[in-house]
Amino acid sequence: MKTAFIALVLLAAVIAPKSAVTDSAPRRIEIHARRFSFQPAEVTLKKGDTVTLALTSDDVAHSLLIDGLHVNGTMTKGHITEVTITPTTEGDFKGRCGRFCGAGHGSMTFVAHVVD
Ligand SMILES: [Cu+2]
Repeated sequence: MKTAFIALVLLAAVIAPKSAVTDSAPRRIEIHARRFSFQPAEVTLKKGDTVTLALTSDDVAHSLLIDGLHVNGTMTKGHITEVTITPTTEGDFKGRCGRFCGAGHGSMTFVAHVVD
């Protein structure tokens, strides 16, 4: 009986922290860059909620710059750059590619809508 109790306590100690981490893990959004767009090109985030942007490229090197949200992440093929943010202000925040990637570079735009 005592052994069973100790086993239960040990089991709880092992399981509890893991489930706590899972519950509070930030939402993750994967964003791909490819000449000459982002996919998705638009995301909706909730004010006060922490979110991880997982950035990668399907071709050449790009980057995602969102000035209003302090996002500046490189996007390269075969690699994921994680940027974790917690938006504190509602609004539409414009993003763009920060690395020259060819003729359509200027048309690589992005929008993050932050809602309450
Ligand atoms: Cu570019």
